[in-house]
Amino acid sequence: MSPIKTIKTMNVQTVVTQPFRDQKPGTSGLRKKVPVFRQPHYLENFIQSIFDSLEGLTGKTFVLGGDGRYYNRQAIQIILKMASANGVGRVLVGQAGILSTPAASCIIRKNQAFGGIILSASHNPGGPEADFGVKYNIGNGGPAPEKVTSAIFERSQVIDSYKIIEAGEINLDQLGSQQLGGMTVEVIDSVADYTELMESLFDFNQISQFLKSGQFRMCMDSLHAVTGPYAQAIFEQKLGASAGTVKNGMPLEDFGGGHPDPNLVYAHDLVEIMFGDHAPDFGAASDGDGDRNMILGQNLFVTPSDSLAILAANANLVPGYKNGLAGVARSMPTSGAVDRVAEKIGIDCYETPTGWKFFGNLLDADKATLCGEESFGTGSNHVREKDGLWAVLFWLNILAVRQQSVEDIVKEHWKTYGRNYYSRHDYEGVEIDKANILMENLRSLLPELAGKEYGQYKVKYADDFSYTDPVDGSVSEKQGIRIGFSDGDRIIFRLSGTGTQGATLRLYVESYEPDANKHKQDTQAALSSLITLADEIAQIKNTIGREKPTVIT
Ligand code: VG1
Ligand code: CO
Repeated sequence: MSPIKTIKTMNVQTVVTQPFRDQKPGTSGLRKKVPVFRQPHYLENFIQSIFDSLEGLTGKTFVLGGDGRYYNRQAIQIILKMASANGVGRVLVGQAGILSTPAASCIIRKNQAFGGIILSASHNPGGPEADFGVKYNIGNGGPAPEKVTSAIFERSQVIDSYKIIEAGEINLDQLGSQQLGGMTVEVIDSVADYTELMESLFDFNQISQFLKSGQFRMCMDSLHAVTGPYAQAIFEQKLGASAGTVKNGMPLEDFGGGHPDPNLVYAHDLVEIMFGDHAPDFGAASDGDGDRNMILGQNLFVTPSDSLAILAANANLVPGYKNGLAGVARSMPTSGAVDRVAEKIGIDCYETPTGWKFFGNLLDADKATLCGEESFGTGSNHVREKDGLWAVLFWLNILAVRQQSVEDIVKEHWKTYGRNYYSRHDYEGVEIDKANILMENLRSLLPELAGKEYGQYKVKYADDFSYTDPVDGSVSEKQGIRIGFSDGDRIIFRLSGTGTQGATLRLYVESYEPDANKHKQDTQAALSSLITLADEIAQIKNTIGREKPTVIT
């Protein structure tokens, strides 16, 4: 008997449905609470809206996987049955339904798939009452651009039926091919292709020698999220880091009850280790779906904006980038640290709206090689997503070559380029109406702000960021309010597009200090007068009724 279950004809059902009004994808896919996704027809409507917005999917290959959070497996079974009913030819699914976001991007590219569906709400908590999410990625491996997400949303607003086959469940744990109606499901190793790609970019021999030398200790906290199996395979098995280097390496449906968000607040166990006695030399963490990273040295937090700049400045030390960078790109709120590196090496630096989807065209057109966001996202043209473990490997490669501490590397960088003091203040769970009033008030202030003086600060420009894509000319408006001062300092206000409850107001504050003698200041202290000014201009406390931010990074 053949081990492959073949069912030739299968009943395709057309299920009558009605639109849900709230299926507009945000910064990175559609994110809602699990109970919302589990309402009858909710997930199905959104998936059918994706399929309906794609032309020519019949017989094509798709990639499917998620970060292992609660509802991942059930959603995969539903999506597979719908893909089959919609005429998809083949779906590559990560074993146990697991694919990190960068691994999914890698697999889409490697197999020249038509696209992929990634199930994740990234750094948002998981569990029966927590968050779930669906992202659609296009054939370049990257997040669907706005014209695709808008088409999906428009379709979701008029949808009246979806297609699904009647069938049993696919075994997601067993590697190999299974048949689902006319479609082939291939359950693939979640880690192998990604590991191979990392080996092609970094000097694994040198990193391995360094990790085994006994001179260097690292700690990787996977926060019970998707990078656990990847980090164990790469750091411990391939590179020979000591057992236990990877902490919280078992993906759990609720991430152990934590926020799988690699920042100083939510990755507190790692922070305690790295700021405690006998701290390792290097610490890192990643988020729910593996696309974010946090980098720490002994008693030192490297801001994501600085990390991007340092990777760019040291890229010539890493095999995959030794031939130089075509350019760099950063999101608008990300600090200008990388701009200074680009200027020095003589390459272009692009400023995009928040969200990885805006980097896709620049990477495809070879205008940028490295990209980054202040929100712990860094990546390159190796895939079309930000990539947490890639960033960790990049740092390890630099450390192995330079044989210096993280602190020395960061301080030398500041000495050469100056230091961009930078911080983000998040006000989470704010009443939506109040957050909107704050932004509207700010918008109406904009025309009169330019030229205005506030003590030592003179406003140079004040606008609502608008971006024209240099490749396809598409325009994205209202991407964040920015107020720049004549000395180069900036404050920026945005509302988050990834939350599932209330609104999150983000305030970004940046101040450049060229003088190395003034680089020892605490970040919040260095930025305190700008933070006070931000409140004065935006009336944050008065408008949203909050005394202080929920999270400061
Ligand atoms: C946040 C970050 C943004 C990032 C996005 C998705 O968006 O600020 O930089 O691209 O999350 O990352 P927002 O709209 O909430 O500010 V992930 O790792 O959550 O997919
Ligand atoms: Co993420």
